[in-house]
Amino acid sequence: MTDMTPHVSPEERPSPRGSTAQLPREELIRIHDLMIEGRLLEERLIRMQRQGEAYFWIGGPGEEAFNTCLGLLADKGQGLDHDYFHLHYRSSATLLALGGKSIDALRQMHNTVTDPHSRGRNFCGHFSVREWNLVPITSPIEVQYSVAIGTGLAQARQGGKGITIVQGGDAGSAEGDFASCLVWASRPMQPLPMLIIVANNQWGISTAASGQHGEKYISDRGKAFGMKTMTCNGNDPETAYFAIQEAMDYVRTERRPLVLECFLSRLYGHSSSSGANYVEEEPDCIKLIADKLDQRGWRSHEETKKLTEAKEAEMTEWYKQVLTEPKPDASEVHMFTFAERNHVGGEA
Ligand SMILES: Cc1ncc(C[n+]2csc(CCOP(=O)(O)OP(=O)(O)O)c2C)c(N)n1
Repeated sequence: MTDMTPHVSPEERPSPRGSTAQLPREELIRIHDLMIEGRLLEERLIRMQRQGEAYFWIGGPGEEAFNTCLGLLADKGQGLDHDYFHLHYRSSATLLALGGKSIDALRQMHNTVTDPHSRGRNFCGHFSVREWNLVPITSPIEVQYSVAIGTGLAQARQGGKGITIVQGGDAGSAEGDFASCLVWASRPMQPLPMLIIVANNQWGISTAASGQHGEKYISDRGKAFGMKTMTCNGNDPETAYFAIQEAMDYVRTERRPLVLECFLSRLYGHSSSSGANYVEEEPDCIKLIADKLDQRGWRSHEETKKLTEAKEAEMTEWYKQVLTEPKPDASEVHMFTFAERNHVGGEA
């Protein structure tokens, strides 16, 4: 029988380094706005799968607090002087915080040819934005940790302020790619400017972390390689914001790697394959931040409700629009098999 006890109990989860530190009102409001849109997007995607408008859903409800802050704090741009993103399939809130559009995520979900991430060929949450150094998100888990070594190496050689950000789940850290990442990032002859993030939701599909991890914190593994490590409560945007900021500043200026483990929730289970039903027992970052804003007198629950309704109406318009858009033609099936060949507007 599966042991349902969380590996790191709620009492033991890192709290809130800087839990007393507050963000300015405008910044927290901006984060809240993005988190609401991120949640409404994911809930819409879940409904689309249930309605037969998409084959499969996987995504990031429960990761909005941490992922929004990650996107807002990063240096977006193209090339080695900016940050590289090697994210995972729960990173929709990071994409929105970077400036991505919900309608494009809806397009990928419905596999329309207008999907700018994969032209309707990949499934939801598998983003890719060349202009922002956001490399394609993969379905095989943890691959991103070995791919990220490449941009980390290039940035170490070039110098400057650009860093490589890589993020994946707790269960995936058992894969060799994660170990390779720790080895390569910490070589004394050439340490890499990599922010190595583990988003720990305590589950790997239906396998509880408590039965799998002999180590207390996954981030502790970085210590064996002489790396700085940190843990944070990923369900609270203020805590997450300050932790990410501290970690990024270190990697950016010291040009050395850091492992940051954030504890967050998996609010709709693993994917549509596990039912995608809301999990009442887990902390919900959207509710927590709404309470905080209300208590501070910065945004009442009534205002949050109105805003959520307005954003949901907007999401519905985007959704309706996407349903009218064309699917890829079968003649395109061989496009993009090789890089730079036959891409839209490219040479034949
Ligand atoms: C290499 C590989 N092995 C197995 C799978 C099947 N698989 C998909 S998600 C998943 C669990 C991942 O758990 P975790 O890394 O904790 O991330 P989470 O989904 O919880 O965010 C597994 C085993 C896969 N996609 N790729």
